[in-house]
Amino acid sequence: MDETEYDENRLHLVYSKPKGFVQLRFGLRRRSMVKWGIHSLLWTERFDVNPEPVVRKAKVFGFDGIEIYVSPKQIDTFDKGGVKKALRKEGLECIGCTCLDKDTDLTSGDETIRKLGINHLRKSAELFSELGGKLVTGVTYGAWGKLTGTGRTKEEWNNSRDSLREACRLTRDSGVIIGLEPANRFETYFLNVAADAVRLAKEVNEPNIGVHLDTFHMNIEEKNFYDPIVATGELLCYMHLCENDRGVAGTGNIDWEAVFRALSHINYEKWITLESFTPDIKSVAASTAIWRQVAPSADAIASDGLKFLKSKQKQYLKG
Ligand SMILES: [Mn+2]
Repeated sequence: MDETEYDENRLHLVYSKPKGFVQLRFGLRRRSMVKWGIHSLLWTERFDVNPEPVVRKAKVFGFDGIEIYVSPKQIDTFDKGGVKKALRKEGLECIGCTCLDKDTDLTSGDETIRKLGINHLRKSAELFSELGGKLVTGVTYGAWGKLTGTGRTKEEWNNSRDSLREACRLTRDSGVIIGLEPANRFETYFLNVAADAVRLAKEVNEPNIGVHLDTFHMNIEEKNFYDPIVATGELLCYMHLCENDRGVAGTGNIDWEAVFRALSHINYEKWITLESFTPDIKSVAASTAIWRQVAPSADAIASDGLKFLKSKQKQYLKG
């Protein structure tokens, strides 16, 4: 990293060697390579309908990119051109997010359904690659919200693994990584903890598979925050940071010291995205079980959350 890259928010005394005097300068703090993202579902259900105000807001609040959710039902009508224009106008990057449904479920015993799922991941990778994104992540291994009343079977595991491998091979040329996000037990029976996601990624055994961890789900499923992040190591391709009630980061029970110590331990220098929702976006609230105000506002989640998390970044990560 270039030592001359300054942090504009800090004032530093700099000793100038050849001339022998002290200068007052902004910066001279090595910046971490972490990029900050915000989830589009915080502000809008269907991002591509009117992306400009959301992109503008993300920019004003200090984010580097926006995570855009596209469901299998939405992808064919997604307004790529409008989104591209809005992102370019504000100089923001994007991260692709998708969750499979019952018609695209990679764990299904029905080959037609699995093929539709593989096809959706391929289309998602192509879409986000065209938008400049490098990642398609979420519940990409099975149907989000599906519960069967029992644990996963060997057959479901193998179906998902083999389908993911095929999807990775089809998308490798687009330069997009497919992320596996373990979710809590109320949203999936298939992948709840980092260790299982790592095992699945290793069995897929393709260079463009990764593991995506989320503090909201980890808080429910893991024994602690430090060990799973460190054990995931190089395979960790993405982080969702979210308070335990999906409110403003820093106001609840999440052990942020452990999260950032672990990220620092593995030299994590990829995207960190704030993912929270409010009851104001009805369909998102319904699918993520947000029944009450967990934060003063969506804007507070973005601005206060980012401020808190950036303070942790300064404390624990390079920069
Ligand atoms: Mn998440």
